[in-house]
Amino acid sequence: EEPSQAAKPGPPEDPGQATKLGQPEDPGQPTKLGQPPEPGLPTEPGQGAQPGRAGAGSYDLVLALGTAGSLPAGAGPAAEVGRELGADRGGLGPEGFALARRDAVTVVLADEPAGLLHGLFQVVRLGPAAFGADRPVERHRPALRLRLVSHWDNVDVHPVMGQVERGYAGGSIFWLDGAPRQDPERVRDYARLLAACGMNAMTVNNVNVHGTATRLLTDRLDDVAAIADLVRPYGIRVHLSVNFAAPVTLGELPTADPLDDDVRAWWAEAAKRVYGTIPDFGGFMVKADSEGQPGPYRYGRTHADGANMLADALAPYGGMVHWRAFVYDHRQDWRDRSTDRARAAYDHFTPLDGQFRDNVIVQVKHGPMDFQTREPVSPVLAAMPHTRLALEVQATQEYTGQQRHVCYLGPWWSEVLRFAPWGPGRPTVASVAAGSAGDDGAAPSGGGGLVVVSNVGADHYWTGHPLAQANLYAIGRLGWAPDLDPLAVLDEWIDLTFTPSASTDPELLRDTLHALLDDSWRTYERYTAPLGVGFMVAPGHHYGPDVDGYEYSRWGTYHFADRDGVGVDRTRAAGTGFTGQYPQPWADRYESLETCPDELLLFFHHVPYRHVLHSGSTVIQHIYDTHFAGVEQVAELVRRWERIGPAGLVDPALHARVTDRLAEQQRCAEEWRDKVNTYFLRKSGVPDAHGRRIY
Ligand code: BDP
Repeated sequence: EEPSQAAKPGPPEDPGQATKLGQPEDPGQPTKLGQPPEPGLPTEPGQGAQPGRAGAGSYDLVLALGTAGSLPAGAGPAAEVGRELGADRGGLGPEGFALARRDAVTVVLADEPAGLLHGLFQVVRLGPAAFGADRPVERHRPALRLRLVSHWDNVDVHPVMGQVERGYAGGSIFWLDGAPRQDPERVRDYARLLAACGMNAMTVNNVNVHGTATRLLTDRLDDVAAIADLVRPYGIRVHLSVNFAAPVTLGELPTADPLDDDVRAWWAEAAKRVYGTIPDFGGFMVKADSEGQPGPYRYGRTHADGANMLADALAPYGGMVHWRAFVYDHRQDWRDRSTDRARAAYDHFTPLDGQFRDNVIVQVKHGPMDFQTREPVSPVLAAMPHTRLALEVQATQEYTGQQRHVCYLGPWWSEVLRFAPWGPGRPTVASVAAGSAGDDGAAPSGGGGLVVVSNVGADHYWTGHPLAQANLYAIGRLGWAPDLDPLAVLDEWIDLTFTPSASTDPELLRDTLHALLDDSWRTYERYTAPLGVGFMVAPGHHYGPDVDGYEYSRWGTYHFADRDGVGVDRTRAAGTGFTGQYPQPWADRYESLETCPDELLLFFHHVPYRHVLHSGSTVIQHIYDTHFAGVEQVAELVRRWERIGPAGLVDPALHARVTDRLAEQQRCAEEWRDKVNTYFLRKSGVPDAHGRRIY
């Protein structure tokens, strides 16, 4: 086939095969992937393969299960590649695959069906390049084994949070007004999308478990099983968020004490029922003793007691517990500068290192606070070497523009994954989550992987802002291969999302999308809270600026701006001591004004407005300059996007949607600029060096 045709998803000579992957009427797909395919294609070892027809021009793609030297000789190039892989027999793992191109045939081999599926998606990603010159054998396997999408979807409509907590893409794809949405095709498409991004697990309900959601574990289990059936063909396992007090709230027991025998038996029975209904169920996710959720503290027990109780219930079936480390006191005294929310996860969890069962994953938000635009990496990730740790990130843009603003988070997640808590050349956060950090890092039993709070909903474009899809794609790819360049990942997404044939000038489209997305996270940072200080958002819904919105409330999110200066003193010398939670060299680097990176200065230090940054600017002038610059950058994005409208490079409806959102982004960016600049002008009394108008 012509390369251009071959680039379409699936083998050109076998259109049925590729389509089947996405077809609703084909739930048994994983098995089918391993079954003898169309005549003429190599099949599983020992199943009587037809002779290969390599070079005859009759097929140019082989996807074969049962790798490594086991393919019959007649299988042509696939057998050759298999022989070459021989020594690695079985070494590709459950999701890995080998890819090669030999004698005009592209070969994907995998040990297990999920590997074949990911191999197919790799072929799709490569497009024409998969069908060009010969390629030596490449082996692909995910760096992080567990890559889970966490849906903050409510089953009932919550009076304040709605159908999806912090959801900016319409309703839930799973639930509607207390019942399943009944849109199986959408769920199936979603599973395929997730698999194509590289994910392999999901929770189907919010970590704050209330109302009907509590009963998904019991009498509403069939609703979960129905979702599991739909997503299983794509290698996605279903997990459930559970309420720690379920034995009580479901009205069956007087206590939820994790050491109580009846409670333990209750959970064992619940787990048994779940696995009786969903044999490949993934496990439980728990938010305990946090923001009003129940937990073991009420009974004088530890998080390890709570997590281990659930782990014991799940262990007979191979289930996992995701226990969240997002635990802090949300009723702090804002007058007391010595309390520090940033310290909380470390203080609660590190004393428990080594006490968690092997099937417990402690799930750690990437920063010590709460998904702000800029935070340091959480020190917990470097402080629990005997515990499986998962890195939790937020694709839903709660604090990064709520999918009304363009904010491509790939570059930031990449920074986090590559961060080396023990200093350059030492293990990274990615290796902690992968369980390969050695002596320094996570437990030898394998890390905890990645958890992504979903940005997907019932919206036509999946993510509200069509360009926010790039975030879902990027985090899936980075979970699979954390070393990928986030801008190269963006190119993949562009190629997969926008069909070049529909476009008269694909390079103009590509350049425009890069102009909009590449630097968008930093642009957002420029016009919002400065230098890592965080928050300054409107309380409750968290959209738009309110500099003092949280300053005198009990949530522990303060900037401490007064007439002399701004920032939180988290030093050991004079502040909350938070810097001491880091290993060297970061403990000292963050402690010292000389070495603390500019972008985190106000996270770690309280400084006078005229303090000079490494950049040479003062703090106050930096605030003014970045806020003016950020808004100008947004205006430029608006112009760039406008320019491609008449060219018909993208679907007009998509163009219109992005245009609307950009207009709102511009309005909101100006509001941020004016409120932040005015606030600091009035607090500091220091005028803008360039005499620009500040209100
Ligand atoms: C915060 C959100 C809140 C979540 C919480 C969490 O504002 O809605 O419930 O995180 O992670 O960022 O549990």
